[in-house]
Amino acid sequence: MLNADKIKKDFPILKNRLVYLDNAATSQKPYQVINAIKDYYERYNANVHRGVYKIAVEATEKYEEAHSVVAKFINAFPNEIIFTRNTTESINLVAYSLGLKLKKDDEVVVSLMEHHSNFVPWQQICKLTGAKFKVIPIDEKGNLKDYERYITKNTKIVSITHASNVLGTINPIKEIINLAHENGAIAIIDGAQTVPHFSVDVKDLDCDFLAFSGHKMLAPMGIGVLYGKQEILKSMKPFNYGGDMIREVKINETIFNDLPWKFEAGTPNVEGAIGLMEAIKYLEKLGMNNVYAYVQYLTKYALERLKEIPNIKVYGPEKRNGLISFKLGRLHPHDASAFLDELNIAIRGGHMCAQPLVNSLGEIAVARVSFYIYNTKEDVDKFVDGLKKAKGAFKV
Ligand code: 7TS
Repeated sequence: MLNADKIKKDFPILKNRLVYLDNAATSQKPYQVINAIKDYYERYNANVHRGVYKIAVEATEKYEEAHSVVAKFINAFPNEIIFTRNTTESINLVAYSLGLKLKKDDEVVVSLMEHHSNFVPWQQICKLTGAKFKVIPIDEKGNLKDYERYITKNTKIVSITHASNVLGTINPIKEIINLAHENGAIAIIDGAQTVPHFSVDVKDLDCDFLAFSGHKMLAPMGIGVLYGKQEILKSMKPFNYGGDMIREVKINETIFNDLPWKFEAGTPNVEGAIGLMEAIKYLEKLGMNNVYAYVQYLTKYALERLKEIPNIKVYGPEKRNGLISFKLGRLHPHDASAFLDELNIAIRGGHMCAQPLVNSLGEIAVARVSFYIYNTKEDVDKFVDGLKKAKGAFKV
C-alpha cells in the first residue's frame, strides 16, 4: 500500500494543509519534477537539435531521453512518441492529418462520454468532409450501450475515451479496438484519465493512437503525448509545418524529417519533456499497480462514506476509475465547491468539458472529487464532513 502521508511531503503545494481533490483536472507536482526543471534552466538551457556546444547537446540528449522514457512507460518505440501540448492537441493532430481525408459515406464513431477534446474535433472534421458523425450512447449505469452496432464496414475512425472524466467508467477498450480493426477502422484512444492511473500497454491494446497529458500525471502543463503506430505515422501528412520538422527545403519542395520530429514543428517544450520524464520515473518508483490499487482503495472508501449523506446522487458505475461525480439535492455544484473552498478543500463543479454527457444526465453541472497518490483517508473524511456542513448551511 502506498504511504500517502510520506508521498504528500514531496508536494510543496500540499504543505499548507490544502485538501486537493481535483486531480482529474490536473495533478500537483513533486519536488523531483520541479527540481529537474530548475536544473535544466539553471544549468543547461539551450534549444534542441541545432547547437553543437555542450549545453545544447545535453538539452537535446535529455529531450530525446524523454521520448524513450515515455515510450518504455507505454511499451512503444521512441520514434512513435510525439510530444504535443496536451491530449487536445494530440487528438487534433490526428483529426487534421488523417480526418481530413475522410469522404462522404465514411463514418467516425465517438461516444457520448467523451471530453470535448475528443468530441468537437471529430464533429467539426465531419462537417468539413461530409463524413457521418456517430455517437455511441450510454446506459443508465453509465456504461457504453450497444457499441457493437455503431461500428460498421463504413467506419473509418473510432475515437473513444479509455475512462470517463465524469462517470469514472473504464471502457472495454480492447474489445472496441478489435471491433474497429475487424471493420478496417483506425482506433484512437483518449488515455488522459487512464495513463496517470494504471499501466497502459499500447502493444497489448493494439490501439493505433493513444493521447494523454503530462499535467495529469505529475508533469508540468504544456506537455502532452501522441503515440501512433509508426507505419501509420509514416504514411500521414504533418499537422504543423515549419522548423525542425524538415530534412531538406528547396524553393518549391520540402522533404520532411523522420519520426517523431516530422510531427514536432518548431522549438519544442523541452522543460515539459524533462518534467514528464521525471514524473514517469516518480510514478514507476511507486509502481503503477500500487498507484491503481491505492486510488481504488480511496475511491471505495469515499463512496462508502458518501452513503451517510441522504439525498446525494452519485453518477457512474460501481466499478470506476478514481473519481466521483455527484449532486447533493438542489445544492448547485458551484456552491458546493465554493463552500468547501472555505474549508481549504478543492473540488470541481461544472459541466466537466463533457456537456453532451452531463446534459444527458439531465444536468447542466455536477460536482466532482478525483483522487491521486497523495490523497489520504483523512482528506476524504474532511471532504465528506465538509459536504455534510454544506448540506446543513444550504438546507438541501
Ligand atoms: N480527455 C479526457 C478524458 C479528459 O479528462 C481531459 C481533461 C482531456 C481529454 C483534455 O485534456 P487536456 O490536457 O488536453 O486539457 N479533463 C479535465 C477535467 O476533467 N477537468 O479539467 C480537465
